[in-house]
Amino acid sequence: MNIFTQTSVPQKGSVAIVLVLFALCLLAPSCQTNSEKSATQIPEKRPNIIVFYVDDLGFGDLSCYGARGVTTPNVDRLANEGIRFTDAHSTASTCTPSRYSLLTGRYAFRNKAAILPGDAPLLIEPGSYTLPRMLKQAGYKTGVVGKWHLGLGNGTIDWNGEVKPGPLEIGFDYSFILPATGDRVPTVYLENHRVANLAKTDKPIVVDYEMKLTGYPNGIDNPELLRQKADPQHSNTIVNGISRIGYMEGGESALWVDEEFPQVLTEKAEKFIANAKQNPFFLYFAFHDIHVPRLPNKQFVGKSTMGPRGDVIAQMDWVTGKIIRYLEEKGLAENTLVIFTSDNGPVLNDGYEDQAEELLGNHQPSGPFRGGKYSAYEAGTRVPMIVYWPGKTSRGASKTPISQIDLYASLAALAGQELADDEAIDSDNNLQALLDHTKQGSEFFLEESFTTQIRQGDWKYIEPFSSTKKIPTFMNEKGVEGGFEFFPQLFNLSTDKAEQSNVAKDNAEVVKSLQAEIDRIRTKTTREAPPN
Ligand code: NG6
Ligand code: CA
Repeated sequence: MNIFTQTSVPQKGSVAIVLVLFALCLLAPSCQTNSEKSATQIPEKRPNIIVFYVDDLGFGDLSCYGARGVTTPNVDRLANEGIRFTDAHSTASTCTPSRYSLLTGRYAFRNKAAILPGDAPLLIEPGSYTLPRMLKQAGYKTGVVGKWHLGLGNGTIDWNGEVKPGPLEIGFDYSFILPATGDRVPTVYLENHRVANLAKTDKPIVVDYEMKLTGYPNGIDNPELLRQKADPQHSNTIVNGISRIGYMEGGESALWVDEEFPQVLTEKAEKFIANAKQNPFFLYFAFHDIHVPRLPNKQFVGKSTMGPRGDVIAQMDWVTGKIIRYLEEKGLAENTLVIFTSDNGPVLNDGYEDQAEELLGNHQPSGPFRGGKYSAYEAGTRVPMIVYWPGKTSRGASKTPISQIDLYASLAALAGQELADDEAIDSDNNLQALLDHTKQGSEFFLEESFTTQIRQGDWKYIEPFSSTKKIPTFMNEKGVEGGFEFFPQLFNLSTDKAEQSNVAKDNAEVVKSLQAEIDRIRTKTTREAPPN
């Protein structure tokens, strides 16, 4: 029997009642008097949860979504045996805001979350509501492995001592992270509070995003040392033959080797699973792939026809397969819910000359959609999403519009946790839609870029820029269309998924009501139920 056969998902108002029933049934496991629709169908043994969060993976970048220059058999298998979403969205078209929303259930504008430098303070306040903290309260062991990019510390960080607050202060029991992204210093791993592999003989690590440090060469003064040419922003400290954003000194023994990410991160993930498996566990596995700099391990060089960008997609697929196989070997797969998705849409040239454009061939990273990373257009946030839980999810493609903002409340329902009124205020419980491809998600959700977009069914509305604000154009040089205008834009995605025809003028009422819904969401402070 499918344990999630109830016909309606408990929405915010009814969650409390369901949870009381759930608690009663936990106390009396034999309680079977409720009908098929009752909370007894929530599994007694809470499943492990893994979120595979790929960086900058576009809608068209997996073979199960139409990729041409690379094959992704391991991820395709999850899609074939689970649910492949065709209208799933990250909450923003860049990394930090999407990650912030995923982990807090709040839209990024509430905390002015934008792409962070590598030495930025922690964006999420310790003690505030977070996804890992909520799951920890439900009895989960919680871990993050991979790219962080949500800031660390309180303002000044001593990279040679304890680096905190960070993941451990916002609900993770274990963390092994790249502090920001691969293209930003410091280029060292951080395990819990400490830089990993730092030796006593190393010079102290110093990081500066303003002032030039000279401990290592930099890309402007020593371009002959570079393996990939970079734009000026990415031309500071050179580590491993690649210039980065920002300057650093010291920590020689701790410097990462980018090509080792797949092995190092997979090993840490497996160790976390091995140590955590007495409890249910939550693993947030945040890939560095396929962000720049793209430096595949030699095992994956030439695995695609697209050069480094395709090869790191193959690498990402291998890592996913390896962790899934590990679950299978340990007998954990049947009781693990896997969510595979991306933090924002694709970009080819994001600062390094790695031939992503030249070798693209007929591959379409954005699939049939317009724009990419940074955009208000669809490809900014429309990303692959696969939900896989052997024997528990239905199998098929889901067309429902759905947003990552809802993962928090959905996973709370799965774990039997009630949410406070001021917790994850933008997140709705769409567990049913995550597990059954025939079910619908929420009526509305926002997407954030340099402006705000909202979806309602097939309507997509892009809020205009105010006349006092400058429209960013830097992505033009990257060949990405932003979709930012001083006038309202409305698209009907059922007939115009490539957003070619702005129908705002002919649908003034729709524009008005969607703008009103954006304004309503902006001012809300609690998890009140949506209108009607
Ligand atoms: C931008 C960088 C880009 C990338 C991005 C973060 C430009 C000119 N530069 O500032 O290379 O590092 O930040 O990417 O856009 S993200 O996926 O982490 O959001
Ligand atoms: Ca990203």
